[in-house]
Amino acid sequence: MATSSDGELEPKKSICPFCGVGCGLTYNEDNGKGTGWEGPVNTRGELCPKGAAAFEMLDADDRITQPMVRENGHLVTASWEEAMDRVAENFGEIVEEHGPEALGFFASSNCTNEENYLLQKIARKIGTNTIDNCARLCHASTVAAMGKQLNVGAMTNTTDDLGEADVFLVCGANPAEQHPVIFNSYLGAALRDGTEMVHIDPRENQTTQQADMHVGVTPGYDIPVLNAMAKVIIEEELHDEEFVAERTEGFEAFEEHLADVDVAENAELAGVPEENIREAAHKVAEADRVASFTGMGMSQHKYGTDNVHALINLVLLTGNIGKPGTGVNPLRGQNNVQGAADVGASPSSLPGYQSVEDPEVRADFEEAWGFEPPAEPGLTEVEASHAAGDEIQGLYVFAENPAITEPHSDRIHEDLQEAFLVVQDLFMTETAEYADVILPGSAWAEKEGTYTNTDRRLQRVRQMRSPPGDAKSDLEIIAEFGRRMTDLEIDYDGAEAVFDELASVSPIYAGITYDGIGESYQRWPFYEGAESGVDILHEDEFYGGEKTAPFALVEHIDPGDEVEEGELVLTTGRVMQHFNSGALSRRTETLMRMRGEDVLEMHPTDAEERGIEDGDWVRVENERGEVEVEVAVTPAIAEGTVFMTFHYADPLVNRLTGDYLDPVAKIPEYKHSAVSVSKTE
Ligand SMILES: Nc1nc2c(c(=O)[nH]1)N[C@H]1C(S)=C(S)[C@@H](COP(=O)(O)OP(=O)(O)OC[C@H]3O[C@@H](n4cnc5c(=O)[nH]c(N)nc54)[C@H](O)[C@@H]3O)O[C@H]1N2
Ligand SMILES: Nc1nc2c(c(=O)[nH]1)N[C@H]1C(S)=C(S)[C@@H](COP(=O)(O)OP(=O)(O)OC[C@H]3O[C@@H](n4cnc5c(=O)[nH]c(N)nc54)[C@H](O)[C@@H]3O)O[C@H]1N2
Ligand code: SF4
Ligand SMILES: [Mo]
Repeated sequence: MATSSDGELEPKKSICPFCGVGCGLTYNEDNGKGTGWEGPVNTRGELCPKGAAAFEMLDADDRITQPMVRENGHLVTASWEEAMDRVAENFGEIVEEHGPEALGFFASSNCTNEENYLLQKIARKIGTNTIDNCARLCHASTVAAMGKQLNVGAMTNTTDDLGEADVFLVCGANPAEQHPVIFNSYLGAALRDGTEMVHIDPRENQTTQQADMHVGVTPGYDIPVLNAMAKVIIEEELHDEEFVAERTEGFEAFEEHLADVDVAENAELAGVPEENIREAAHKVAEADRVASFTGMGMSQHKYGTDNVHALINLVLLTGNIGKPGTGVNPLRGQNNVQGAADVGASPSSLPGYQSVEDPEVRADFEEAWGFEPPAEPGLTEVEASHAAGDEIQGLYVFAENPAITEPHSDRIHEDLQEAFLVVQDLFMTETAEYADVILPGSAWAEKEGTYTNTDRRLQRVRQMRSPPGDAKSDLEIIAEFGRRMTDLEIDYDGAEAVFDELASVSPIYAGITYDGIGESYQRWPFYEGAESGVDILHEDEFYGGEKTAPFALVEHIDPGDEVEEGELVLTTGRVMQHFNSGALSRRTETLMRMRGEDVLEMHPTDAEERGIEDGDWVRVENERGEVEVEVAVTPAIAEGTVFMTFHYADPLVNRLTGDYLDPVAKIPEYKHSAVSVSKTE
């Protein structure tokens, strides 16, 4: 048994708590730091600086070690008994007065499959499907588009085979900084070996530096580029005729849909040279194998789902799927964002991507669980926040930090005060400050369970020490919540027992066992009777058994914000040294030393026009809010576009972003906001 609340750590082979790469990570007793073990992904034990510093936050000054409840407007410490009573009483009253749909649950892509599975089961037993996770803010549109055309929204290929590509087509993703170990160890090796890379991105970043070709698209204008590439390919008859005939549907309609596309016009609209588009089209069409990658630059738009459809069309047109070194590859965000959705922390699907709307599925779950899950899909994350005070009266936020990460922060901060708010977290986060009850949970090194990484591999995270003070295992907290709120029998003997139940209700996990994962991994889909999980999807037929996949007819629609004369387009994102809301990385001294504060990246021409110099402080504002920030003048950002991260509480960039939601996936448009920038006095 791992020890002590005095913080001593027992080294065990665990998995990094940051990104979806899923590097093997353990504790080095000699120097007190994180160190890689030769894991399934980081086979040489390599880590990025975040992984290496992952132990530092465990004992941060504001680590919450006792439950807290709000008394007369102030948060005060309480016993577990008092805190859980408070939750059960208030949630109980809400259910009685307004019905179970008045409760909303944010599950967590930072936490284990078992924790997420149990929370969604409890929410459904209480009687609501309003349970979501931050995939909604992230790859929801990717998952929707891939689901529609390919039947499943996960990476089609694996890190091990991607290197066989002749061309990497990277759209709106920056893997050199956001997925550094995959980039350096897998993609980088291929690039050094002759694979070419086309990078479609408004910002020159570390990925662009290694690209053969940069298409510097204006944020929100990817469809003009991708549709024009398809047009060039069809016009010059460069498409894969055999694949199109045998494995796709609707080619004629697609060709007709593109009839009006004028490559030069589209290029101008997207702010890129026409030649650039033609050259990119040739590279993609003439290569034997192309692996495509899609990231937040594509997904986080008002029409993010359409963006991804446009990319999948190119993949189908050139027959680049179902083989090593090809496919549609969304590199997933958090350590367990793939898993959170796989296990049903979603308003529309039950574990294993089984639809809540399908009566047969619900009947199966009724047999397994002893109750029928509700049929009506629940609210998505931003919808649920905005419904606070109306349809939603109680919110349970498990390991998310919406006060920093949801768009249009001023509105979200009001929302968070409108509901009875329960926060289960590690630290006094910006969201926890609004809580009515805080339940102190366990960090990655203090728990057992499984995470599912970006290429569908389940790996085990191991307990190396006990949670500090009165903090408890997250799984135990959720179980206790479930016992208070429902008559479910919740008497699992640890994570493995929860996993066994999860596997028994998810056909895609049928062959996976906790022991089978061991110190290695198992990949889904792993069907009953199979010897292992499926590595490359869609080989002879598409997932689910379809022989063909359809083209999708999409065209450009303007982003939500209109950009007025004199305004700039703000696009937001990440840097290598920090992680999401910064809840973990801002509590990590090593990372704060590497990048202590945010800057606004601005093109020299835009700076000069406004009399701004490198290092000046500026006010960035629009109708939603304003922030003050230091400027970094750099030609790496496209003219007319400015860039900031969302890793800091101040400046809080989401005060500026809009809550336009993609009509299909309900993802917000983090990547395009109109702003004015002026020098502060
Ligand atoms: N270091 C680090 N790593 C992380 C994270 C982190 O916070 N820090 N977060 C994790 C998470 S949750 C996620 S989801 C992933 C995300 O990983 P990525 O998908 O790489 O995410 P971003 O850096 O937000 O955006 C990618 C790129 O999109 C570009 N972009 C912006 N607007 C547009 C546009 O309209 N079109 C195109 N084509 N490109 C555009 C940006 O310039 C940026 O280079 O990273 C994960 N890994
Ligand atoms: N402007 C802008 N905003 C964005 C984005 C963008 O590109 N631009 N990207 C969006 C994307 S892709 C994402 S994924 C979201 C992320 O949005 P969030 O999920 O809200 O962000 P995180 O910082 O990952 O929040 C994780 C929270 O969980 C807590 N935590 C971590 N591990 C544990 C644990 O083991 N147990 C418990 N109990 N708590 C834990 C942390 O302290 C933290 O408060 O942000 C979105 N917001
Ligand atoms: S690449 Fe991702 S999983 Fe690997 S060490 Fe860095 S943050 Fe952790
Ligand atoms: Mo994400």
